[in-house]
Parts: sequence; structure tokens; C-alpha cells
Amino acid sequence: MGRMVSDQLFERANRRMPGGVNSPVRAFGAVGGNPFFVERAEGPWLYDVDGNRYLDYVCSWGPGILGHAHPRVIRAVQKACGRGLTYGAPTLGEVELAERIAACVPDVEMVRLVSSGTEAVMSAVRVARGYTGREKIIKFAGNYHGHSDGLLVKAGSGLMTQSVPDSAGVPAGYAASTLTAVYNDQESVRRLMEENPGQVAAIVVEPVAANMGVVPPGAGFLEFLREITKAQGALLIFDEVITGFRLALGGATQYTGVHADLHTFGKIVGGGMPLAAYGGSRDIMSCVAPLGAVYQAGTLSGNPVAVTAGLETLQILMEDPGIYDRIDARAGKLEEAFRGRGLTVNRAGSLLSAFFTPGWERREAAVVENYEDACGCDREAFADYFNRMLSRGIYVAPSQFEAMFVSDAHTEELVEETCQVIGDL
Ligand code: KE4
Repeated sequence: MGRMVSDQLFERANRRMPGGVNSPVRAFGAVGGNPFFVERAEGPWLYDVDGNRYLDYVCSWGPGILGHAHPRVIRAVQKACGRGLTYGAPTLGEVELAERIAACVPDVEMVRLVSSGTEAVMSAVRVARGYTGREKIIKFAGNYHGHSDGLLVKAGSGLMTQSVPDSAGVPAGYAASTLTAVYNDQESVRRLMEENPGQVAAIVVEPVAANMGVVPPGAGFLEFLREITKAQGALLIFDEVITGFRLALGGATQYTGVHADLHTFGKIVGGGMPLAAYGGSRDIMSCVAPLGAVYQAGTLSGNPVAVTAGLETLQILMEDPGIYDRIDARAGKLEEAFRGRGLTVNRAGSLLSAFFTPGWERREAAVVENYEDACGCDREAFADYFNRMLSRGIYVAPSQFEAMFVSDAHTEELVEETCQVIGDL
């Protein structure tokens, strides 16, 4: 089927919204053509306005670990809506969600609910600065932590997709307080710490990078970050907006064994609704207003409908932790299929990326361990792969620098079919 209605909608959208979208990477800029407009989603499927159906490996960029429109989550949200959409006052649900996050992630004794991953990471960095009294932060090239000014430096995700790692409009002063290291390169971190003694408030890191494509931490890398931050009096912030409740119920710490001072969450924790969170020890989180001097607030923070979606999602995951074994195994099948095509694949649990590294056509072995490796990939080859998959009804992220997500709704049969398509590409 064609995509005539989507094309018409995209034309209308472009008249009223920059790029016709509300988030850049959705515009298909890196892969050509126009994006399809979604009418509804269910389980592993997206249905567009022209009646096409796609097997969805984007899962809304991560929240959809249970698949779309999980019946229990929908029922809970429908009931919550009947009690009103927002109160701007404390609710039982917020207490229960804070308790549930703390039960899953032992580093988190206290948590603050916010409305987006950007807000969560921006706030966690402010807490680290307030707690340490220091200004500078270290991030990693290719890591993406949302679009707050100080973190749009050498960022991944849509900025890499558009080849603009540093956004316009960010005052030089902000960028000056953000130091950039090389992911998986301990020396690059050590050098920045030595050049800025006593000035680094925190290292913020994606414990498994997923915004330059998936790049897992090399052996000892996270352990090194934990040691050097402790030795230097800086905090370690795990940005778990993607990895939280994705790699395991306990997120990156359960998956890697490495602890952090602050964790940020998004996507899954909100069950697909606008809800995110940041948290850490009682000592550190006591800095946050109204308890402490670090101000952070939000009209819709802890929104009762979003909290309901998050609570029900985490409840389902806690009742059936076997989900993680299932989605990890299915992602492993996809990994095998991509390797069978001679592609370099990075995978962490149910997160994976196939890279079109230089020489991929000749099946030349390559590794992608950092931003520079990822930047060297063949974007045209990726675009061709994306469109060939889409033409076979399989929707992967429209960017080499995003992850492929597997949900519990992706059955073994559907994954097997996908592997066939990958094999025939
Ligand atoms: P949001 O503000 O988009 O909810 O979260 C920002 C964020 C923070 N930290 C990490 C590790 C993230 O991956 C993100 C957002 N992820 C992108 C996709 N890689 C969101 C998709 C988009 O920008 O449209």
C-alpha cells in the first residue's frame, strides 16, 4: 500500500511545525522519504493512516518494553483518567511509584518524579553541582542526555543523525562547563580530571550507550568511572533513561554490578506516558527543594495518569521478570542474523544496533566502541537498509545512531520472520 495520506499530512504538518515533527529524528531526514503517520498501535505493531502495518522495533524509542497498548496498562490508565487528569497535589500513586523505583534500584533511596528524560538529567546535574559546590561536568561524545543547554555538547541521537553534535543557541559559558571525554577511553577521563582538579561536580554517562547506536561499556570502564569519581570527590550519574528497567529490573547496576550516586530514568518508568525521574541517596537528594537549596519543580511532575501507567508497567515487569530473559534471547537471534550478513553488531540485553562500518560489504571485521567509530559508518548504506526493511513492513529507527528495541510482544515467530528478512537483504 502507498502512503498518500501520510504524505498529505506531512505537507500540512510542515506548514505548522518545524520539519513537520515534534522531535527531529522522526522526520526521516537521514533515511529519505516522508515519515508515515501513525493511527494506532497494538502489541508489536504500528498501523499508519494509509492502513499499512509495521513490525515496530523502535518501541517509541524505548518505553514499549511490553508492546503497545498492553491491556492492563490501558485499563489502569482509563480508570485513572476518570478520576481527573491532574491535580498539582500529592497522590498515593506517586508514593507507590517512588517506593517501587527504590525497591528496584538500591542506589535510589529518594526519587523526584519529572516529565521527561531531559528534565531528569538536567535536574540530576544541578543536584550534583549543588551537592559538591563545583561547576564542571564530564560527559562523553556520542552520549545523549536530552536537550538541556549544558548537555548539548558533542551529543548523540538526533544531533549525530543531523551531524550537528553541538546545537546552536547554547551560550559558550554553558559549553565551557561541560567537558567531553571519549567513551570507553579511561585516559581521556583521567586527563580531564587532572586538568580540572577539584572542579568536576560529576561524570554523567549512559552506562550502556544507546545514542551513537548501542555501544556497551568496555571491561572495567564503568568500574573506573566509579573509582575516579570517588577519588576526586565528584558524583557519578548513570543516565538510565534508556537502560533503566530495560536491561534488568534493577537497570544498569543490576546488569553491570556498578553503582552510581544518582540515576535518571525515563521511557519505561512512565509506561509510555510523559514521566521520568531522578534519584539517589537520601544524603544527596536532601539537597532538592523544598528540603534543600537545589530548586526543581514541575506543574505536571508526578502526574496521576502518567504515574498509573508507570506503576502498572513496573508491576507487570516485577510479576514476570522472565520477560528479560525472553526479550534478551530474541534480541540475540537478531544479532546472529545481522552478523550473518557480515555487519558489526553491538548488543546489551534487548538493545542492539547493526553498524554499517567501513568495508561492511566485504565483511571486513570492525568494532564500534566510541563516537568516532560510529561516525565512520556508511550512512547511505544504513538508509538503504532502513528503506528495504520498511518496504518489508519492518520499522527500525530511522538513524544509524539509534537503538533497536525488542519488546515482550515480539514473539519468537515474528523475530524469526525478521531474521529471514535480514538474511535476504
Ligand atoms: P527525553 O527528554 O527525550 O524524554 O529524554 C532525553 C534522553 C535522556 N537520556 C537518554 C539516554 C536518552 O536516550 C534520551 C532520549 N532518547 C531519544 C532517543 N535516543 C529520544 C527520542 C527523540 O529525541 O525523539
